[in-house]
Amino acid sequence: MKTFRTLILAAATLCCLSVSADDGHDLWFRLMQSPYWGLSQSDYNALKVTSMRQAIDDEVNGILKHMPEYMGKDIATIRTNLSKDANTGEEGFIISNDKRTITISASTEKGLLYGVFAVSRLELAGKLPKPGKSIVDKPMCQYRILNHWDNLNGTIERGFAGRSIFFGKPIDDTIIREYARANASVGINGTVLNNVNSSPQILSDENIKLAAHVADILRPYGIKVYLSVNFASPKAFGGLPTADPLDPAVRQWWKAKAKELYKVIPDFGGFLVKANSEGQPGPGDFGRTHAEGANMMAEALEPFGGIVMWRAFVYAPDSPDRANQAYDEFMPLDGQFHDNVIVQIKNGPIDFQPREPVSPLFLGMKNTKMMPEFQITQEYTGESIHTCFLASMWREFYDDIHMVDPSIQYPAIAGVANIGDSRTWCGSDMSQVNWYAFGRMAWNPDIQPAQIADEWLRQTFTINPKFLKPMTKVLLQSREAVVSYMMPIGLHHIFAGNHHYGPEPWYAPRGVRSDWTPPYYHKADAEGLGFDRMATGSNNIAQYPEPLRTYYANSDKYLVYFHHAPWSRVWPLLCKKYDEGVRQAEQFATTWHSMKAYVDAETFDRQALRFDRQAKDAWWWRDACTQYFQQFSKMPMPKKSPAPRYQLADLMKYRLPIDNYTAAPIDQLP
Ligand code: GCV
Repeated sequence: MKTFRTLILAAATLCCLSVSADDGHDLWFRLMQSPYWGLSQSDYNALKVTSMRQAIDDEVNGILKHMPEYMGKDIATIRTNLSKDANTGEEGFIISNDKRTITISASTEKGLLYGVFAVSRLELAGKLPKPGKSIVDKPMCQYRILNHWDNLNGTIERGFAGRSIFFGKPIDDTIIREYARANASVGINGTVLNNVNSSPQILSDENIKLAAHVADILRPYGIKVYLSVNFASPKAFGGLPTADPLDPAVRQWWKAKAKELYKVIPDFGGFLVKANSEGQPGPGDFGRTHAEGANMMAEALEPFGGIVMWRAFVYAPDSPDRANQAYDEFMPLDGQFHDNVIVQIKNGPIDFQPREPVSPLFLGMKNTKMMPEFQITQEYTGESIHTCFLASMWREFYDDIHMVDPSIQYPAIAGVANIGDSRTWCGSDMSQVNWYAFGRMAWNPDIQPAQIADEWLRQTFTINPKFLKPMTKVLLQSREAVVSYMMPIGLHHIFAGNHHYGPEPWYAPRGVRSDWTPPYYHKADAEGLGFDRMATGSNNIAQYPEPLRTYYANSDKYLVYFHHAPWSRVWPLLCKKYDEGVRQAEQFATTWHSMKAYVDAETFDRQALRFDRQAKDAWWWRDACTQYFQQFSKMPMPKKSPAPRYQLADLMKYRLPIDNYTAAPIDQLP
């Protein structure tokens, strides 16, 4: 109660304290301040955190230094207590409050580190244990890993926040240290430095040295380095005549490579592999299975405790239903993977769409370790321009999985990072929330989006309720709004051909793989709209167990994902949703414009530009899709629908000048 009162009283002051120019670089430490602030730039850059103990002490001192500003008299001091008796496992911690002395106890230093970050998070949320009480917390998942899609030349595939912080220019140790600290603060404990479309050169001496240097900076923060490797490396890089996983020389080559890696990175995490997918080499090139390929690498890493994360993102050109394929290919291999292989599966069977059902593999394979892959970078949800709080999407994933079996948990989880060398790290202030949310949800998959939104907003901007309440609402509504104005009622993959930012449901040039064109997915014709994945069609629905099968088959959210539904049913729903999405996006912009008093001018302007653009893009999506589908439905727009802002003919001529490696220009609209 006292904490709550203090917070409320402090709110007015804080509102003013937080209003100073801010370039967004301090992430969710903006309010609770960094232990290192106050150092001169050169001292700050020269700072080395060389042990976990130092990292812990620095954080404790940081809280103590800044606490009086924010916490009144709630805490007298903070103690850390490293003791095996804490019984908190490898990474858990206990926070107890004894007469205003906060004690963080853990069996390991890593637990203490996570505990310290939890103290500032809890205090700002007014949730530190009351005197005489304690809180116990530990992660539900062992490997919580970021996947960077960074190329060796410094570009980032589907990166919307500048260039790589690892490759393409000399490493900035300060940036890597800040990155490590940010990750540790939300419990992320691993990172894959390079793109899954991996160059064999990642295993060169120079790049191994680079990885070792990064690992040294990350280690005090409990973060391991992993690498994406190219399956053909023994041949493409190692000079062998083949990369066949059953060839003894190839097996030996991987073993030697692993040994070399562990010599310089003793806690190296392991390999991530994209094989036989979108042109990448794999065991299939030699008539071998995914299990044979993965197990060969697993054998090389096993003596050192490393793991292989083997991706299940596979789909052949011209397959009758792309959604069926990973299941068809991997189910027969269930039980054949070694113990240190984890099959990494995208949350949905298609590809990180604004909404899609869960991948049926998660519920099919019973004897294989699996890990979900989420996409933090917003390839399909508005890049770093649109606010789309992905915790809602990931919550939906777990809720659907738990509908079948509430006890399902995963040993690992991956998130495709949205981080680059932009000053805001993520290309915008609001995109940072998805990095934060990934960490929090990886730690605790049961956490609710509302809690994450509230925590993040408090730590990032202000604890003033006049800001928190409306902005929490914006975050919580944002993902559904994006679905509504981009791809409602089960539409999927109707993006533009040369990028995944805007709409092009018509895109289908001759010679392009049919499953890379929207008509393959929406199948609009005179009768109706949607992909028949029921027994009358591809029967993809049969890959789902009950009760999910019945739920998906009957939910309007997935109407045209599973059914080719008649226009009489689809058209009113479709128009209603597009209109709803536009209204919501406009409301987000209006809300942000009324937040001017609570954030600094720089942050306000940066984000205002983006919310305004999001609202305009919502119109672009709505006008393109409704007018395009109307050519098939031949039905009038509902009476209440506003007139279009854009004409279909103009939109069909418009091309955004971007590709896989560049972000949408914020100032260009059709
Ligand atoms: C790294 C999608 C993206 C590709 C990405 C691929 C993958 O197809 O558009 O850029 O490649 O997924 O996840 O491997």
